[in-house]
Amino acid sequence: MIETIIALATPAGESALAVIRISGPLSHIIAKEACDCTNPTPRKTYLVDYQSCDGETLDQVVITLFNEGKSYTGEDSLEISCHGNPLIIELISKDLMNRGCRIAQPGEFTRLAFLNGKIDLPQAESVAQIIAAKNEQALALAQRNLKGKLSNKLLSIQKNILGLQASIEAHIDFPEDDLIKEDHNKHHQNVKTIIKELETLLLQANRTKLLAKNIRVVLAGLPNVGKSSLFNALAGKNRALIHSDAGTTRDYLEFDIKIGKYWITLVDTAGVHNASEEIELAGIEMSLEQAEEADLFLWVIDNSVPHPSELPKDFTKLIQSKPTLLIRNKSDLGENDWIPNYKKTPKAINISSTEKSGLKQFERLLLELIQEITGVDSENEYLVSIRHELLIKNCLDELSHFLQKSKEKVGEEITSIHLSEAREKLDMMIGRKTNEDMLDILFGEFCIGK
Ligand SMILES: Nc1nc2c(ncn2[C@@H]2O[C@H](COP(=O)(O)OP(=O)(O)O)[C@@H](O)[C@H]2O)c(=O)[nH]1
Ligand SMILES: [Mg+2]
Repeated sequence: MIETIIALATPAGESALAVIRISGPLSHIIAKEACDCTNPTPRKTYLVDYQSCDGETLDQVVITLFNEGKSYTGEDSLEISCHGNPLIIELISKDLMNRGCRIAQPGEFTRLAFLNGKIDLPQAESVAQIIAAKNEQALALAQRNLKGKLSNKLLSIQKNILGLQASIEAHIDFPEDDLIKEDHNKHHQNVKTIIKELETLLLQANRTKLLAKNIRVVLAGLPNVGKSSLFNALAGKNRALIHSDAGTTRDYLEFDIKIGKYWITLVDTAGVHNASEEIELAGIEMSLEQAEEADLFLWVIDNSVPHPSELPKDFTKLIQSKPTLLIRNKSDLGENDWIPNYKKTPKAINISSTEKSGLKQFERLLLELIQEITGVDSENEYLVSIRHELLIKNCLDELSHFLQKSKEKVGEEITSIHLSEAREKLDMMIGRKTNEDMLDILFGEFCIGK
C-alpha cells in the first residue's frame, strides 16, 4: 500500500503562514473530507475551513491540489497553508495522522520526486544545496544544477564514453579487421579529452567547498608589521589590539566582510603562545590551526625596513602552498618593491594601514585572487559535491586503466571493461544506479518537509 506522508514545509515556530505538505493517495480524500472540497481543480487555490475528524474547525486555510504526475513528488499532493501558529500546525498534523497519514522522513518528498523520475540525483541534491547556500554564487550554481546542467554535462561525457566503447567493441565482433593504428590514436585522444573534462569537474569540487562557507583570509607575518592595524582598517573599528611592542595580539580575532560579491572571514593571527599549537615558525605570528584552515593568506611585511627580512623556511613553504597576497605595509614611511623569489610570484600591493592609503587597490587585488580560486563567473560551472567528487575520481581511475591496458595491448575485451566501469560511475552520479544505503545517507541530510 502506498502511504500518504505529511510534513511542515516552512520553519517551525510562529509566523504569518505555515505550509503543510501532503503527498500520497489520501490527498483527494483529505481535500474532500477535511476541507469540504470535492474534486478541486488542480493547482487552483481554495479558501476553506479545515475540519477535524471530530467536526471541529481548526483553522481557515488555503489549499492547493496537485494531481499525480504533475506534482513535486509525482504523487497526488495537497498543500495546506494555515496560520503560522505552532498549535494550529500541531492540531492539523495530528488530525492528518488520524486520517491515516504519517510524518515524512527527512528529504522524503525529494526522494519520492527522484524515485518517481521527476528529477535525477544531481537535481535532487541541488534542492538541498539551494536550501543550504550561504552566498549568491553557491545559490546561482545550485540553481544551475537544479535545471539539470550538471546532469546534462555528465550525460554528454557518458555518451562520449559509450561512443568510444561501441567503436572499440566493433573490433571484438569482427576480429579480422584488426584495430588499425590510426583508430588507436583516435581512441586515446578521445579518452584524454574525456579525462580533461572530468578533471575540470574535479577542480569545481574544490571550488564548491569554498562556496559552502565564507572564504577564510588569514593575516600572517612577523610581529609588528601592522597586521592588526590592517585588520582594523578593514573591519572599520578598533577591534584588534594594536601595540608598538611586538607580540601584542594574544588570541585570534575574526571579522566577516563582503568584498565584491564574496563574504570573507578575515582572521588576525595570534602571537602563538600555546606550545602544543605552535607551528615550527619561530617569530611568525600564525598558529597551525589558522594556517590549515586558511583559504588565502595576506602576508604582511613592513615596507619601511630594508628587505627581505629573513623568514623561516617553513613559513616560506606554507605561504607558497596557498593563494597569497603580499602586502607591503607602512608605505607612508618609505616604499620599496621587494618581491620574494618564488616559483609563483605572489600579487603584491603597497599600502599604509594607518594612513588608509592603497586600501581600494588592495580590495581590488584581493577580489581578483578570490575570483581566481572560486572561478565561478564562467558559464560552465557547477556545484560538485563530495559524493560526485569521489565518483569522478573512480571514473578517472577506470579511464587511466583503460589507457594503460591498451598500451599493453591486452585486447579489446579487457580494455572495454574499464569503459563500462567508467560509465557505471557516471550512472551512479546521475542516479541511474543507486542503492538504498546511498539514498538513505543522501536524503537523510535533508530537512524534514523537503
Ligand atoms: N607608520 C605606520 N605605522 C604603522 C602602519 N601600520 C601599523 N603601524 C604601526 O606598527 C605598529 C604595530 O602594528 P600592529 O598592527 O600591532 O602590528 P602586528 O603585530 O603585525 O599586528 C603599531 O605601532 C602601528 O601603529 C602603517 O601603515 N604606517
Ligand atoms: Mg597584531
